[in-house]
Order: sequence, then structure tokens, then C-alpha cells
Amino acid sequence: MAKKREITEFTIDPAAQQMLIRANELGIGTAFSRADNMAPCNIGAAGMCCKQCGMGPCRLTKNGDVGVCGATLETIQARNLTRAIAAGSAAHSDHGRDMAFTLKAVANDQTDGYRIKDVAKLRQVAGYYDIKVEGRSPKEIANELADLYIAQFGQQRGEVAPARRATKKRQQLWRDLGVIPRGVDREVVEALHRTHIGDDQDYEHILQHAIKTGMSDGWGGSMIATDVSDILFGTPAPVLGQANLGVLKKDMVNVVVHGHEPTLSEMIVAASQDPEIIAYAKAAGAQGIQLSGICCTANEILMRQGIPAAGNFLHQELSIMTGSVEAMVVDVQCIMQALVDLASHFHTKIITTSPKVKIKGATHMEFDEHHALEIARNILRVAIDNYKNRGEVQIPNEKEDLIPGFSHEYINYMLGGSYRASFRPLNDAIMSGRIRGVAAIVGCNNPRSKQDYLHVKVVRELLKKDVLVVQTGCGAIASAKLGLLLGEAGLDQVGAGLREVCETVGIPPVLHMGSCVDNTRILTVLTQMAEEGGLGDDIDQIPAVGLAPEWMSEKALAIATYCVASGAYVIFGGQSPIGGMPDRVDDSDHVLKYISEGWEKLYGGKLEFMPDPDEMIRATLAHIDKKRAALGLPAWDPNKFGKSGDSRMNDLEALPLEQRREAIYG
Ligand code: SF4
Ligand code: MSK
Repeated sequence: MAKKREITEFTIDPAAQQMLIRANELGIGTAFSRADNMAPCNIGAAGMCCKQCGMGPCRLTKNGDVGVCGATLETIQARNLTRAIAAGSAAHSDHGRDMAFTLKAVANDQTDGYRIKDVAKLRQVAGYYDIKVEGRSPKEIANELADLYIAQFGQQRGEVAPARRATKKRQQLWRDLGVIPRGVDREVVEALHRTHIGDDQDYEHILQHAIKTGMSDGWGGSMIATDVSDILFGTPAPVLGQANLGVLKKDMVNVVVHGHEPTLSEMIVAASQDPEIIAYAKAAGAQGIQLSGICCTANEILMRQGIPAAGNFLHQELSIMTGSVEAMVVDVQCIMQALVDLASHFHTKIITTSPKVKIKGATHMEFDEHHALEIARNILRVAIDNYKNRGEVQIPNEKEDLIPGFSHEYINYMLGGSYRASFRPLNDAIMSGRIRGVAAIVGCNNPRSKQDYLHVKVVRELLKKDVLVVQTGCGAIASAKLGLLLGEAGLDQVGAGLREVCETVGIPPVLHMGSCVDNTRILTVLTQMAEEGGLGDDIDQIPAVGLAPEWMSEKALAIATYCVASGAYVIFGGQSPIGGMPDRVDDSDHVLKYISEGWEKLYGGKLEFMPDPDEMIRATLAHIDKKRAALGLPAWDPNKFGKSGDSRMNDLEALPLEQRREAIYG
């Protein structure tokens, strides 16, 4: 029987703890309690079970075991991992496909609420593909770009177009290894074909296709999703936002948007500002409409519009538990089926909107980009009509300010300004050792670990060691809830060199770069850093590491795979899905070793799983230092910097006038 955890072991967030106490009082289960009640299957968790055909399921627990068909453990593990990567790539990429179709509809005046908001980004992206921009209207350019992007999904031969945005060296490596995706759908379909009973049975060969499939996400569907979102809704730049359950309002109609695609949520934002809808809410007795987000939908509207985030993945149930949410509007991905049953204890309406996602018991109001604004208004009217049904409300006070919106374009601009925007200052700061390296700390929450604990522990420790942190997805919201995404609040917790850079440029030490599809922004930053010079000529030479301390989704595995293919060292926390078992000493770690040492030899990047956060931190710093040494950069010295900029001014101001003069003029 698994051990039952105390509430303080479920989460470090006091707002979440308060809601979990309420759940206990009301006798309502949550993902946290269900995780305790559901002991994971050891065999499945270690990737040692195959149910690919009706001769199985086959469980390979003892040395030398093979499946009924003769499949070995490494074949089964490689197949399981590849299928997960294919599912994750499919999810992200389908999101990208829908965005491309929306762009096509906007270009042809077939929508009622969208417009091309960022023409500069449209022209920039068109330029990557030699789409003519001079003398053409934005809609003409968008139409051609939409056609090109839609074609990437069904393309059968050649190379997906966004792959040409990688460094020349990386492109050549991929070509030599035969892993540039031909088309997004083709690679996902082939992954499923190869892993069917009786197909590809050489684990290294299967995993080569896993790389190609993951790349169809990162250098395909996800990159397309990010580009089109920026073109239609604006490239993010810093805005002031707030995060945690305290953003819900007692006297307003609370509508929580949850999922991933910004197409509907952006329209709900627009509709919520419609005077007619506001008047409708006031007529219902509320002060207005309070919109907030959960998961990556939260990130999308937070970084573009400053709409507050009610929380990350594990806050979806807890927000309903406040009793203050009139409607939770969901689209795709990371939506718990448990929401409907949980909502039945309160007055909350769960509204599904995607033609791909229905949940028994939820209200379905299908989204159609051609009539998006009207559908958004109708959804808000349903929420407003539900305001009168509220029962007892208990909203935690916790909320923190944050500054999200650090797109790669903005990072480039902030480092050099409009006339000399460049990654040069960042590269210089790394080369000098003011910044030791960069860590991208991304990904989900997982109720099998303590919510936010691993994220925040790793972030805090790396900041102290002068590592600049960039974040996306639910990890970014974890740091936001603790105030790490707000300049001054975070700066007293960082190393002296990093602090100097943050003070000089005027940035927080943790940069929020968007949702989980926006991990492609990190690829772009790393590529541009490599092209800027001084840090080698490809991503695998940059002192940088990617971490997903609390991962849980198949999308996270797809992200890890395309990052490895791009040259990054990726560390996942928690359980490895191909961990093997101590009883099986023969071949249970072949796949684990291959995605680390084997992939590193081929791509310069590797994927490893480490449940212990201290080990994650040690491995991250060791990798960064190894890359610094390989580049011939000075070893990181914690005492070398920190006596210029604001901190020097503060020290000087503390001195008596004569001594201050002496210190300045000698
Ligand atoms: Fe068993 Fe082979 Fe069928 Fe898998 S494919 S379930 S190992 S018989
Ligand atoms: S929402 S995939 S829990 S980051 Fe993108 Fe969060 Fe992970 Fe879903």
C-alpha cells in the first residue's frame, strides 16, 4: 500500500495547500490524492511491458525474457518511447496545423475577429522561406506563408522548411544522419508503423526515427505554431502580470481558460472587453468579468495581454475548488477528465470547445475560427448566466506579480536596442564569466512529486551560481508564483555576476519565454547565440542545459528529443519511462544508455533522467563548466564580478563623501 502524503508534501504552494484542505473537508478527491491511491505499475513504469498486439501484453521482468513474438526488452523500450514521442509531436504539431489554417482564413477574410497584428514578424518569417514581401500586402504574404506552412504537414519528400533556420553545421549533420523530417505527418505515421508488431526491431534504428519524429515537432509543428501565434496575436514583449489563485475575484464572473491554443482564448479576451458583455455581467449582479488562465493557455494570454494566470497544471482542479469559477473553458491538451465530476460539487460549468475534445458531462460549444468572436461572446454569456448559482466562495489570497513576455525577438532587442539588436552582449557576458551559462527549465507539474518544489529548487540553486534561467510552460508559472519572475524580487537571490547583467539590462534573472510549444523560441535563441560567435559554431558547444524537473506529458518527451537532436543536454526529473529494473541486469539499461551516450556521440546532445534535484543541479553545472572549458573560456569564479553597476553605486553611496570621492577619483 503506497504511503499517503500530508498536504504539505503535495505542494509547496500555500494557495494549493489551502484548497487541498478544503478538498479534504468536502471529501473531494484531486489528482494529488488519486496519485497516492493509484500505485504505479512497476513494470509499465520502467517501460518493460509491451501491449502492441493481441499475443500480449508481454511483461519482461526477468533476465533473458522476451515477448511472445521474441521482442527483446530494448526493442520494447525503444518502441514505447518512440510511440510517446510520436504522440507528443502529434499534439504540438496539430496545434501548429490549426494555427496555419487560421492564418489562411485570416489572409482570405474568412474570420470575424482576427487580424494580422505583427506585420514585421510576418515579413521576417516570410523572409526565411524566400517568400516575396516587397510590394505585397500583409494578406498576400500571409496567404503564401499559410500555404507553405500547411504543406509542411502533408509533405512526403524533401525537408521540412523550418529546419533551414538551424545553423548550417547542424543542418549538415542532420542531413548526414538522415534525420531531417520529410513532412510532419509522415514522420509521426512512420513512427507508429515502425513500432507495430513485426516491424523495426533494432532499438538504435527505432530511436533514430524517434529523433526524426521529435524534430518534426520542434523544427516543424511547434515552430509553425509559435510563428503564426506571434503573427496573429503579436510577438510577446514584457508586460506586467499576476499568477496564482488569488487572481480570482469574489465579486466578478470568473472565467478560466485552460489548454493550449491561443485562437479561442484571444477571442475570449476580446469578447470580455466588449461593453455589451460587461453590461450583461453587471446586470447579473457582478462587477464585471475576470478572465484568467491555467496551463499554457495561461501563458499565451499572460505574455501577450497581461491576463493573469490562475496557476499551472495542478491548479486546474484547485481553481474550481474555490467555488468562484463560473466557467472553465478548455480546448486541447493537459485537461483532466476529473474536472467534470469535481465541478459537479460546485456550480462551475466545464465547456469543451475543440472538435477534437469532448468530455462526458461537459457542455460542448464548438469553436470555429470563422465565427470566433461570436462563439466567444456566447461562452461568456453562459458563464455570466451561471453567476447566480454560486455557493460558498473561498479564494486564497496568494498572488504574485511577474513580468512575462521574453520572446527571442525581445531578448535580442533588449540586449542592444533597435539599432544594434544582437545577442552579442549575452555572448560576451557568458564569455567573460559574468553569466556562467544558461538553463532552460521547462515543463509540467506532476502530482507524483511535490508541486513546484523541484522546479523552484533547481531554479534557485542555479541562479545563485550565475546561471541565467529561461522558462516556459508550467515551470514558468511555478517560478512566477514565488516571485522569481519579477526583477527586483528575484535579484537578491542570484549570483553577483548575473545580478550585474540583470541590473544593467533591466531584466529579471528568470525570463518567461512562453508556453510549451514556445520551446522553439529557445532553439532560436541558442541558434542565434551560436551564429553570433564566441561560443562555438553550433548549439552543442554552448554552455547550456535543458531541464524538465516535473515532466509528465508525452509532449515533454517530444520536446526533449528535438532539443537533443539540436545539440542540447536535457535532464528530466522524476521517473524514467524506460528505467528498467534492478532485477534485470542483462539489458534493462541499453536504451537508457543509448539516449545518453549514444545520442551524445551522434548529436552532441543527450537525455538523462534524475529524480534527485541536487544531482540535476550538479550535472547541469558540470556540463556548463565542461562546455566553458572546451571553448577555452575562463573558469567560472563567483568572486570575480559584482562590483560594478547598481551594486557598486549602492556600496559607494554608503560611504562618507570623502571616501566616496577617493573611491571614484583615486
Ligand atoms: Fe508481446 Fe511481441 Fe505482441 Fe509486444 S508485439 S505484445 S512483445 S507478442
Ligand atoms: S501545459 S504539457 S503540463 S508544461 Fe503546456 Fe504544462 Fe506540461 Fe501541459
